[in-house]
Amino acid sequence: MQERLMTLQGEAVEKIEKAASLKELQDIRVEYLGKKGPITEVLKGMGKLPAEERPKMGQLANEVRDAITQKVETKQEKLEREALDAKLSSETIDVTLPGRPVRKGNAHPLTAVIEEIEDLFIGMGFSVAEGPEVETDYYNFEALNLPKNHPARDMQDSFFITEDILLRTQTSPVQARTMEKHEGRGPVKIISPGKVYRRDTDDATHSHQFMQIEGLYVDKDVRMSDLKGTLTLFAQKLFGAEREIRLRPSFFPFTEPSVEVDVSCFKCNGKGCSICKRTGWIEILGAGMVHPNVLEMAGFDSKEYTGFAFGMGPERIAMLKYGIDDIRHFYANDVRFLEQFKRA
Ligand code: 2NL
Repeated sequence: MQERLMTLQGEAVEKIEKAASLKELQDIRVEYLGKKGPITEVLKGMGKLPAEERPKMGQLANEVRDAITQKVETKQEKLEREALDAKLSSETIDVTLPGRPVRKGNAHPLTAVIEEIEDLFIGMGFSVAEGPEVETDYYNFEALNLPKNHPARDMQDSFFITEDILLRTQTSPVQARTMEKHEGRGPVKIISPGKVYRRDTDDATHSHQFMQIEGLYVDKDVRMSDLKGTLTLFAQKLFGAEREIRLRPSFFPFTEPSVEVDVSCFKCNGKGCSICKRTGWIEILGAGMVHPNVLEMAGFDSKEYTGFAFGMGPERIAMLKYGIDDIRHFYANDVRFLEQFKRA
């Protein structure tokens, strides 16, 4: 039995030394030391030995088992180290290689102009307000002094969902809702950028869906001069410090008096060119003093509070600023158009 154990040890050690992979090594370990292996068998057969030989044989069997175990472990460490070395040398990277360029996008020109306008008004103390694009007839029309059957509703042909619900035709409903929330106490000083919809046929200057930015400032003692000062600063920041503005009388149902606002032509400086159609002036927005009816409907006392409001189309502003000739470019998603507006 002693001889058999020594042969087993010799065989096992030889196989372990030849093992070329961890898998092979694992198989050898199971073959010799497993539950069905020869060492276990020897240990099981101890009962048949004379009592005085058992301790010596038991000790020898244990020594052989420990020697094989030791050998397997040493070999395992060696194989693992070799595998790691091979992996490391195969995965070396050249840190001096130049990086691959990351494709960088840019803001949509309309987004860029809207954000520029937002920043400008935030700088003057306005907050940005938002509201639903699916609106009620009340907030879109009635609260803005446009009762049912008022002829001025024709200027804003709409997409109705029911008798009473429609896609908003302007962002004024956001202002009306915000005023209501203030429960008759000023100041309310907001701009409301967002999508609006009109039942229009698309062409170079019309789109059935477009953007609008409205502004509203309601407080005690707000005057037409505040409107003019605010919009002058706006025009100068957007079109250049030398710009002047001009107010022409106009009509909106929600303001009284109402004005159209022109900016002196940034191309010819007012001398007259093709951009300003030889007038020296370019129309950029509509504005006015908030109609007392609009203030009252939103819960403000119109004897105590006054306000100014304005509305503009960022597409028109962006078209002027960047010389874009067709509003449909904004919505065609052609990267050849969009990539021209990468900011430095
Ligand atoms: C234009 C004209 C305008 C307003 C919008 C407004 C809102 C409230 C009260 C009074 Cl809640 N007015 N908004 C006022 C004047 C003109 O838009 O031509 N937009 C493109």
